[in-house]
Amino acid sequence: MAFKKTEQIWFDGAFVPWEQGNVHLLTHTLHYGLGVFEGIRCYRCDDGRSAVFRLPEHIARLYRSAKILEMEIPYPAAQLESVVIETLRVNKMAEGYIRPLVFLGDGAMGLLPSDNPVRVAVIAWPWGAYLGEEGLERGIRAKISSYTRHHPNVSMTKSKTCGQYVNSILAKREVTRMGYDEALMLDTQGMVAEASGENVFMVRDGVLKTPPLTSILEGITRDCVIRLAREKGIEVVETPITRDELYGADEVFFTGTAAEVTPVREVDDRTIGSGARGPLTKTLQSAFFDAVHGRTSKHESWLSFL
Ligand code: PPE
Repeated sequence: MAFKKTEQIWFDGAFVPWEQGNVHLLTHTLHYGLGVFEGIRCYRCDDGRSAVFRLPEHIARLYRSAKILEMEIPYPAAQLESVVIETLRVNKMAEGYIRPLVFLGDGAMGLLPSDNPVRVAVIAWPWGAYLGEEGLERGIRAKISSYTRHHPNVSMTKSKTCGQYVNSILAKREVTRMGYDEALMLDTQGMVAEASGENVFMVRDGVLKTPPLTSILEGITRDCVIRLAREKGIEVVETPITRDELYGADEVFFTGTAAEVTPVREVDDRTIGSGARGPLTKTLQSAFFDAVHGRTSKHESWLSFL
């Protein structure tokens, strides 16, 4: 998806012009994929202020991701939280997507990169609806990819690791080439795991179901939706889901920072429900957008104002 460049990037402790956000070709992560990142959104609230959504949770996940990969981030978490806010401010952005990236710089090559510096960048750019504005309203067409999602003992799924996304890209390319909008993936047991860059939910008889965290990313939007649903008295179950359960679902939707809450109107050519955004999806999607835009005082603790 195309992005619009902004003015400044925070890189290893200071702001540099966008054009200077470059690295050497022997950057370790470029070769082996050992790096971690986050995807965060900032929204303009109804009162005119702007707020980063669930900033401490995203930064905490960045540190957990790094810890899993034994990378030590050379800044305290509170500093990186401020840096995210500063990056939006210096770029005069009221809304947008923020990408903190932690990677191993150049130094040793090979698979024991003990002395390579851990480098940190925070980049922000405007990013619209990930799966299209129309997708948010009408729903998208998903297809289960022939590629299996990671097993925790192959490539740990709780870490938002750069290299994990090779699997996502293969899956997404495969199904978009066939004309679908997004790839769903099964885990190594054959149960529904997640989409290439989103978590998945289904509704049947008023109950909301989502796969347990076994082999998926611990999505922050997933957490929001679970909380919002429970607040509304909707039963939520974290349980293994089979692909044919999805086919028979009343509603299916994806969640993610980039994708927000996107209805799925078709899975593997089976129409889900009435083939449009389902009523519960609409309720939860509205509740999510109300929260990110500061319309509900109850969820103000999810907002870090600029
Ligand atoms: N699973 C995967 C594999 C994933 O990449 C994401 C986020 C999620 C679940 C949802 O997590 P959360 O954002 O915390 O609700 N995917 C990010 C990257 C998208 C990209 O194309 O780049 C995102 O949404 O920012």
